[in-house]
Amino acid sequence: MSKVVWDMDPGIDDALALLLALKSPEIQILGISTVAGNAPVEMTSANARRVLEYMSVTNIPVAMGAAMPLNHPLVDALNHHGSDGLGQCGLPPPRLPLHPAKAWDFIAQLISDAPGEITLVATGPLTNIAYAFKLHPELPRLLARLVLMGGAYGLTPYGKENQTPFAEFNIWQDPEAANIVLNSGADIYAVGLDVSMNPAACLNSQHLEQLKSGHTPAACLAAQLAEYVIERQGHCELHDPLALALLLDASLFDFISVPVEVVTGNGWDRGITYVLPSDSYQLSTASSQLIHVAAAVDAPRFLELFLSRILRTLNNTSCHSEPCALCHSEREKRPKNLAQDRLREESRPFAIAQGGKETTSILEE
Ligand SMILES: [Ca+2]
Repeated sequence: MSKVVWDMDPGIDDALALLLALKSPEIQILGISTVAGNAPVEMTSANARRVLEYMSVTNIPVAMGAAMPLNHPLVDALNHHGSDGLGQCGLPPPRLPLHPAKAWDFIAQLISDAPGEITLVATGPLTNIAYAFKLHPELPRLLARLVLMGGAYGLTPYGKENQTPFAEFNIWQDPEAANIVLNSGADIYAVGLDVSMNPAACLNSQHLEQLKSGHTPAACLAAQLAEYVIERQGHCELHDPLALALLLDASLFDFISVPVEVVTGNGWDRGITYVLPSDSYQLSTASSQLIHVAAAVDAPRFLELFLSRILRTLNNTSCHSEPCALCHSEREKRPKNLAQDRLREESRPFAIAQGGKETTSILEE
């Protein structure tokens, strides 16, 4: 089982990744922190909790982090994710309160409580992680590993761009943070556009029909989220679910271990992730360690994994009994409480994070 601390910016594909994780007993989410990226941080913080509450998961704490990248104003992606960041899916506002700690202290507490056991997953800009590593320099050595979605490494025809003609969104958004994290000494696995923009690893309209025919709450929401994107661009990339899938089946990927240089600043080349010669990291001032970069994915096996997890029914759990605002067709009529009880049975027990005390941060905005 992977013990996971997850920094995210939901975001449609973050939400799809979270659904995948919640349907995967191999993953134990100890806590979620949120960062500005696809949407402002107040919205990403709400969206993480909206998805958790929809899935009847109420014991994963969510802590809010940075509202801005380290050196740049936020440029959100609501034009892609919809005005609510989740494809205008209709989920109600969250009721659960935020965890009181700042994201970087929250992350540090969870990692320090289980040294060597935690996989830190980052599916947004790396601002919170950079703050955490700066304020708590012991953290990279205490991690089992860091898995991040970010970068475009030119390793496949797809590894080029989605924010500028040269750079991937998460790294472009906060290249200074990425530079700190990629040189932190943590054992880092990077899943970037080289694999996530592979058309064979995207959801298409046929996959959408499969999701629509599903009878699980996860399928219902996943269909809603994917449809928003597919209606607009014909397919739905699964950037963040791919990173999460690494925790479920690492054999889906081929990795190369290379030094990576991130272009900081605000020039035309902002956010480019250069792969350097593999023997150069000991000489380079720009990159001091090797990063495991995904160079290929077994796309059919990944999609099979994603769809089967989202669609599978545990303990005969079915979708909502009432006509569900998220469902595309009326589901079977069942007493609401029964359906909710079964949904709770499906949700496996999650560890509850230690109540981290908020600490005064020199980095607070
Ligand atoms: Ca994301």
